[in-house]
Amino acid sequence: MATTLIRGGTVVTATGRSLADVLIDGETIRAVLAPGSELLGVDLAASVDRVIDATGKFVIPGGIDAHTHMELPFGGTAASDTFETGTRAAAWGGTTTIVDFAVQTYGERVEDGLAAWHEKAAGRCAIDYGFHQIVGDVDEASLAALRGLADEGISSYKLFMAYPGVFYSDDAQILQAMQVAADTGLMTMMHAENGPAIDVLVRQLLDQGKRDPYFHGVARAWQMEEEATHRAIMLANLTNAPLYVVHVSAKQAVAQLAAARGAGQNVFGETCPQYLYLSLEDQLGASSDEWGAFEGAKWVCSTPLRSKHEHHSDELWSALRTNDLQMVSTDHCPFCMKDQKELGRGDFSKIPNGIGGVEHRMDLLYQGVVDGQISLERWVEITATTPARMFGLHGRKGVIQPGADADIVVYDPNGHTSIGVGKTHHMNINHSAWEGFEIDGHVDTVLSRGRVIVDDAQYLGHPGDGSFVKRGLSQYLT
Ligand code: DUC
Ligand code: ZN
Ligand code: ZN
Repeated sequence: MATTLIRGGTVVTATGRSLADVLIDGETIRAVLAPGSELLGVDLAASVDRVIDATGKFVIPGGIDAHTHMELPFGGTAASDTFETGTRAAAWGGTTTIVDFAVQTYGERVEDGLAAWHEKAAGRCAIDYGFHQIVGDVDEASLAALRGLADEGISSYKLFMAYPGVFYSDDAQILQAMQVAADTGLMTMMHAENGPAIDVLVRQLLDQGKRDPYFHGVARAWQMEEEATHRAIMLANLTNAPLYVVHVSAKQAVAQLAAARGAGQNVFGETCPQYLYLSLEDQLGASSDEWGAFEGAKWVCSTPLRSKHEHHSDELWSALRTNDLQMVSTDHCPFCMKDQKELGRGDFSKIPNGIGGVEHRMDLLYQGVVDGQISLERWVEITATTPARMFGLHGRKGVIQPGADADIVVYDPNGHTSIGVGKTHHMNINHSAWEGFEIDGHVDTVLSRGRVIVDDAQYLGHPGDGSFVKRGLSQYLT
């Protein structure tokens, strides 16, 4: 087994930073040593197979993106990143584990949906991966399947309060699923938007001739997110099931989570970079020579980008500081404009929902450190350490400590990253929702279980390097 020493860097964890060397033995971190330590020999550097010089750089746990949708079928098409292209892009951006969503569609058995996802991913991933299970059809059979999920290494499942006729669960279905979750310890992940009410608003807007992407954000009003978040919290409270609300974008939904957490409930929330940086007016309302007002389709996702005049993003950053929101995932779900987003030209409700971002999460959140929004330690916590704890990977992923997988990123705070097509862009999509973003930092070297897969602007990995990781129950519950 090859040995590697990462020498001279500042190791940053969720709880602090220190100058330290990291010794890797095969796939695992063996030791974190004070610089110049002779504990394991006088000249450790001479006795290892490889030395990585991290002088002046941060040495951090590889990112964990706990919310991706590779190849997700949606709106008559499918997300454009495969497990091969999407995990490679993730690796370029310093993410070394994804947790993707296996899908059970209406009329399908949960077991078959899960098997199909294993089939898509096996042998193709650049980095390790796990699955949550989307349950799109809650009935007796799927409730029974939920009971066996944790044994498959899948300790969380997602329900949708939105998308009637596609993934939607009503309150009776949610209640029953949560009862099973309370029994089994599964984490319920919730897409919290009032889908039936939104569909009425959509129809009314279309009837008034309001058909551009901008109106996607108008129809999916913050009240729809706040109400559904509150309802989900109440159902979780009643059933005593832990609840994790995905892609929180409205400050009013954050307030609901904060109140429930303040009252001692096991309720958690993630937000996504798009809600921290982008807005209804500047993105959904964008216009270009090529696409006219349809340009905004690039940023159609749900929950939607919100009005900058309502200051949601300030509240989201604040909640990340106070731990009212615990982590940041991408909801990576890319669709090209041509032939995909285009399906909704003239009818915003037919635009496939999703933004690609798996490659840029670590950089975009690091910019939050540079801008003074979060501390360096909090950056590591919300992008790696908490995702691991939240979803049953603690000890193995998300930390730099002996015994953990050697998933490590050497990050250069003096480097620079220009995001955009033709610049830093490896996702399988021909536009970037992040075009023009400039980051005051750079992912230099990425190790996945001890193997260097990105170094010095070169990709050194292969499809199939990554393995399926079985996850335990959440280690974040109080
Ligand atoms: N939201 C998105 O934007 N895309 C995929 C599914 C979802 O809930
Ligand atoms: Zn969702
Ligand atoms: Zn999603």
